[in-house]
Formats: sequence, C-alpha cells, structure tokens
Amino acid sequence: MGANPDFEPFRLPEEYQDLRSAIRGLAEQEIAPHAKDVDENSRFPEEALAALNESGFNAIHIPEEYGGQGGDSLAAVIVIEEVARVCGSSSLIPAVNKLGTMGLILSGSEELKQEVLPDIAGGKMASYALSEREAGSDAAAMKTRARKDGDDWVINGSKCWITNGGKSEWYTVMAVTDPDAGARGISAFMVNANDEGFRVGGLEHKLGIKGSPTAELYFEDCRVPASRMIGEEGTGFKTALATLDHTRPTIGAQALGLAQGAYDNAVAYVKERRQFGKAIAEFQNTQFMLADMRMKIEAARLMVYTAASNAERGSADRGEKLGLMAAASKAYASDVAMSVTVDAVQLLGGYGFTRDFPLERMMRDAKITQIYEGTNQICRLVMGRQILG
Ligand code: COS
Repeated sequence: MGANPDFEPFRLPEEYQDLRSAIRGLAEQEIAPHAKDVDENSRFPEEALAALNESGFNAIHIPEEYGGQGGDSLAAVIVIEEVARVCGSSSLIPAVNKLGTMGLILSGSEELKQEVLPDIAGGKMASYALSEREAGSDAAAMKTRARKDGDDWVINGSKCWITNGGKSEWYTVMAVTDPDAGARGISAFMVNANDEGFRVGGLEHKLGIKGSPTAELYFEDCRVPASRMIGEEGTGFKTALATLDHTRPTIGAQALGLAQGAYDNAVAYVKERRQFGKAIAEFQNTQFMLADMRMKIEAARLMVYTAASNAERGSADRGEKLGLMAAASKAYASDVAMSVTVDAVQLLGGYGFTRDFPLERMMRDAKITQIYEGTNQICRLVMGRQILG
C-alpha cells in the first residue's frame, strides 16, 4: 500500500481534471449563452454542435483509428456532465453519439466501423433505435421486421422516441429477422439517413430537453446491404442491451451535470438574496438543504465514475456484471437530479419558478433522466436480476 507514488485514491488523475477544465470553459462560453433560447424555442442547439465538433468533444469516445480522440468511458462521462451542467439538450449530442455507435463499436465488423465511425468523429451524429410504440420497457416485443432479399435486408416498421432523430446521419436499428425466435430473432443494423425507404416522422412535444428532437422513424421497404448488419444475425437484442450497459452511465452523467448546474446556481443565489435583514444563506434551513443536495451529488458522481470506469475494465468489481453498476448509477443519479433540481427551485422561491432563472428548465430536463435508457424501475429490475444471479 502506498508503494505507487502516482496512485492517489479517490482523486481524478490530472488529465481528467484538465479535460474537465477544458470542456467547462467551452460549455460556459459557447453553449450556456444559448441554452435559454434553445429551450424556449424548442430548437436544436446548432451553436453547441458547432463548438463540440470544433473541439472534438462531440464524440470523444470514437477510437483514434477511426479519426476520433479515443477518449475512455470516464472522459466521455465528464464531457457529458459538464455540458449538461449548462444545457441538458446539448449534452445529448455527445451522449447520443455514443449510444448510436456503441453497438457497432462492441460488435460490428471492421468494414462497417470504417464506413460509419469516421463520419461521427467528423461531426455527423448517430442515434439508437430500439423502442417502438408498443415495445418500450419490453423491448423484445418489437415488430419492426427485416427480411433477407438477395444480398440485402429490407426493413419495414417504425421506431419511436428516437433522440436526435432527423438530425443524425446514422441509426443503429434493431429489427426482427426471425419472428419465431423471440429475443434471439432480433438483429441490429446501421441505417443511413439517405437510405431509400427511411423517413423521419413527427416530433414529440415534451416537458424538457426541448432542444433535442425526439422523433418517430419509418422504414418502408428500406433496403440495406448485408454488410450493414452489426454482428451475426440474431444477436441484435444482446448488442442492444450490451450497449445500454455502456451508456446508462452517460445518462447518469447527464443527470449529474443537471444537478450540479442547479446546485451551483442555488449556492450563488442564496448568498445574494436577503430576507429578514440577512442573506438567506445564513439561515440553517438553507444550509441543511444545500448540505443534502451536495451529499447526493457527491455520491452520484462516485457511482457514475465507478460505472464508467468498470466499462473500461470490461467488467465490474466483485465479479458482478457491468450492467449492475451501470443501471445503479443511472437510476441513482437521475433520482438525485430530480430531487436536487426541485430543491434548487425551492431555494430560489418565486424566482425559481420563473424563466428568468435556468432552474425551472433544469428541473424539467431532469425528469427524462429517470425515464430514458431504461426507466428507473427497469434499472432496478436489471439490478435485481443480477444481484440474485
Ligand atoms: N448484455 C447482453 N445480453 C444480455 C444482457 C446484457 N446486459 N441482458 C440480457 N441479455 C441477453 C440474455 O442473456 C438473453 O439471451 P439468451 O436468451 O441467449 O440467454 C436475451 O438477452 C434476452 O434477455 P432477457 O430474457 O433477460 O430479456 P427480457 O425480454 O426479459 O428483457 C430487459 C430484459 C427488461 C432487461 C430489457 O428488455 C430492457 O432492458 N428493457 C428496457 C429497454 C430500454 O432500456 N429501453 C430504452 C431504450 S433507449 S431510450
């Protein structure tokens, strides 16, 4: 113990601290100024996309051999956390780029990686299409069908709740290739936005993350070459779930950033706001609320960073599967984001309820983190199954 002078327990190595400073600077200068307008007008954060693309923070996880930065999972969650601290919608650019390419990175052929990943490293976006209207938590109940036709696959059906749908160039699409084989009859494909028969449908009108389009996708005899299948036929459901084991911590990171942003705003406010002749920060009631918020944020950060780091090691500690901590970090951090943002609004009182401050936006944005990439109930189900073997 203590023999390795470079080892500092529970302190991020300097390179990650430098990364945090860099992305925080960029987020505050280039992304934060537009966050209010993006939310109010439900418009895509083009400024954020440009700044992230310019700096390579758009998809830091893409390996260097495909033109990316080769950032590890911890680097990716720090980027997402820092962007979410100022704009939840914008943080979905790096988060969903990872979600939309992770299956390919984990299980795709070299040829397909070469076809897709340089595009994403270069600034185009990727999305993930698993859910359907009648297949949400029960993802294996999907109906979208892919039939073999010569050397091609022909896809028919629709997907919904697709984050950044319509903005992405590439889509990881799960479809049934053998309807008699249940989850083992599902395969994964990379579909390009320009493929014939692919169409983006209506957008959802949402409570939060209004700058990130949530779209329906339609496949009408959408023909893709066999080389676009990710991995072997029938492995698509496993690829989809393995992807989520890697990306649930990124939603934890988004939640963490929203909580941190709300907390930072609240701390600044209570020092300025005076009532009963003194700053409200001087009231013990205020201090207890801030202390609770901070405790939860610190605990969530440890879980998210641990889950992300597990992914680098390929498995979790204590012989548990990767998915347990991935689901735990997402569920915990998103519950923290909800409670911290609600408390931050409370600390600002009537002002917190107005659009003059970003707290109500952060509170609205936080809600989805309890829902997507596996509702927190599904995350607990995933954990329960793994705890009990
Ligand atoms: N990684 C790889 N494979 C996995 C896996 C994982 N984490 N978890 C399960 N599998 C495999 C199983 O081993 C099984 O394969 P075999 O039949 O060959 O053994 C197959 O996948 C099906 O697993 P299971 O029977 O557990 O599937 P269920 O239909 O019972 O559903 C849940 C599993 C509920 C966990 C899954 O449907 C789920 O995660 N739903 C939520 C989906 C979601 O998060 N949607 C949000 C989309 S992104 S916004």
